Amino acid sequence: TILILGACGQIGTELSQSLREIHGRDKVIASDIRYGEDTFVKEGPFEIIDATDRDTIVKVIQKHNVSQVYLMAAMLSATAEKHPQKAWDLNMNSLLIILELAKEKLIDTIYWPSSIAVFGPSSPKVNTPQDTIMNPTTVYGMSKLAGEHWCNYYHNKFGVDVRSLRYPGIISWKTKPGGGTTDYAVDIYFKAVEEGKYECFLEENTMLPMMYMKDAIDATINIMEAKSEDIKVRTSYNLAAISFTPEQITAEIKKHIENFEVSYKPDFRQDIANSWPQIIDDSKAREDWNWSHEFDLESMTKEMLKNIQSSMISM
Ligand code: VAH
Repeated sequence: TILILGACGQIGTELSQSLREIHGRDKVIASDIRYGEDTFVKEGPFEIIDATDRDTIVKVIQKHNVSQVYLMAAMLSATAEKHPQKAWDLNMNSLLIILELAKEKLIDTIYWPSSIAVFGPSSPKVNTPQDTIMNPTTVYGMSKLAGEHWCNYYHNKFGVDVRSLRYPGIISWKTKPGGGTTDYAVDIYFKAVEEGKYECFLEENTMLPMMYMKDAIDATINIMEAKSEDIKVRTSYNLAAISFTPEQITAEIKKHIENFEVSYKPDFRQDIANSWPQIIDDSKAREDWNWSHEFDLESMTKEMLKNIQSSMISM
């Protein structure tokens, strides 16, 4: 059985649904610190779990005979800057609990997401390599970089099968993300449909690595289905799809909503974005477990606008 911690989050929500489609509803235990509003929670087994509460995690693992854990609970970059200690506690202690459970053989396999936030201002901005200088300047990035080394340590020292991907900004319409710097690229689609105008919290020429949710889910399932010996990187794999600026995504949206207006009012999240790469080199993932993305800016924009418009009509 699979247990997903943080199942009500932006990625956790769609990951739970996809894993239930593949493995069957009752083979995937969704969990989060509180019930999400999504109906999917009622579509299958759900447990209330605080990802830093080891005793409850162990109880649920034994109750449902869990063998795989997807640890999707975390505090993202913007929120983490407002609550540094809480972010460190949640992002690190949840991982250390799960790694230890795998070492103790209570579970077999772990999926743990890292992020392009592990790179910092001194990392190369274009074609950022798998291995390079990494001096993150955000609490979130520091916690993800430290987490990568813990994963590598538990794999090399204790043979723990933990797998990880450095997600870029993820764009989706089913669940609103919480507290990310890349989330302007989600908000902008909703505001274009709902109001025809958007005030962007990043400068128009801020290029960031991004990916449509379906590609992120496919990559996650791919790496978890790969043979362990094919996973050569046990810190975390670079993963990339598209890179664009607010100006470019606005131009793409205007092809569908021509009088859409965007204004720019950068806030504290501009500093976070400026510390991150612009274009990621993910050739290692493509070599080791034949990763490839499907959506580009044009096809993602069509998908996002179509689904937001139809979900509004059904409201
Ligand atoms: C964030 N969406 O903005 C997350 C992600 C690379 C960005 O880590 O914090």
